[in-house]
Amino acid sequence: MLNQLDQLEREALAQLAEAGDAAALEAWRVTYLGKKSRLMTILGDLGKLPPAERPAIGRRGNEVKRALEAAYAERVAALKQEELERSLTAAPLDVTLPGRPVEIGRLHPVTQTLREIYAVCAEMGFQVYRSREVETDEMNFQLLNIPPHHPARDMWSTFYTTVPGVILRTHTSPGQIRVMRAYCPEPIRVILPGMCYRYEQITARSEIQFTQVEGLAVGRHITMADLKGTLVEFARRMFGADRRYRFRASYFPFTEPSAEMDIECVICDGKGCPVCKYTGWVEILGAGMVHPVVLRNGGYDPDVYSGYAWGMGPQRITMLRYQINDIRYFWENDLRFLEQF
Ligand code: FA5
Repeated sequence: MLNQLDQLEREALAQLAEAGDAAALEAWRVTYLGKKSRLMTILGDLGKLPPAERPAIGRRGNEVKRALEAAYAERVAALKQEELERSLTAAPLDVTLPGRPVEIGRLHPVTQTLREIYAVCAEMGFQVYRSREVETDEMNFQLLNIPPHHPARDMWSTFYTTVPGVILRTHTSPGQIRVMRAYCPEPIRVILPGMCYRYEQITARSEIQFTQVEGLAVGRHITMADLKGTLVEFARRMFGADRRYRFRASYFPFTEPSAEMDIECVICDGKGCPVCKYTGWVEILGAGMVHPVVLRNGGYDPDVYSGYAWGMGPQRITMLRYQINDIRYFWENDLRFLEQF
């Protein structure tokens, strides 16, 4: 029996040296170390041997088992190493190849427009003033000369909160009151950018959430000519010197007189298309001279001070500049759209 074990060990080790791949190794393991292998049978049947022989056979049998297990583990590791070396030499790594490109984000097209608006206005002396998005009914309407039940409230469909008198601002105009109260009696030249909310049907031209940029100048001897000059220069910088513009009389409760500014449609060059509703003109902002009631609510004496204000929509301006025909693209987060800017 001891001889048999010696022979088994020699044979197994010789066979192991021949096993050249994973499949051969596994076959070897089943043959020499598996449950039904000769070695396991000998160890399992120890009880059937005469008691005198058992210790010697048992000891030797376990020795062979440990030797085979160790040799097996070594061979597995050696084969793995061989395989690694083979794969490295067969297809050598080219460390000079460029790496995978890192995806770099970019500014949202409306943010790009906003920054351009800031830059143009900054050169004309306007500072950015940030005002809150959650407003009071008083600031958003009443102090802007729109008392409760005034029909002009229909111009702004409002999101109300559960707190009485607290709403989401429908326009950036309430910032006019806040900035006037903060600076009175100093002269003011600010723009107020930010998000506004209206409970409206979402269409290709209207969102329930959109940005506005309000402009406000207050001081002595400010006239409508200053307003026109500022807005004409602004349009020239944003849309080019050749783009035609026009002012139309309009109505806002917080300005008097009020106007709206159109620019010649950049999509059809004024010939008429669906975006300009075949008029050749597109409205870009509402504006006017600050109403005396609003000046007084801001702390300024309307007999001494005057001012002008405007409010425009950067989404619509971005649509015009890039010929985007649906405002909903801006919030859809579709990379195919956003990556074009
Ligand atoms: C106003 O909101 C006035 N507060 C503007 C103003 C300010 C007038 C100061 C006089 C003095 P209006 O509702 O027209 O006006 O909105 C101004 C601009 O905001 C629009 O020209 C448009 O560009 C943008 N806007 C309005 N509603 C939406 C909407 N639902 N989705 C996207 N943009 C909008």
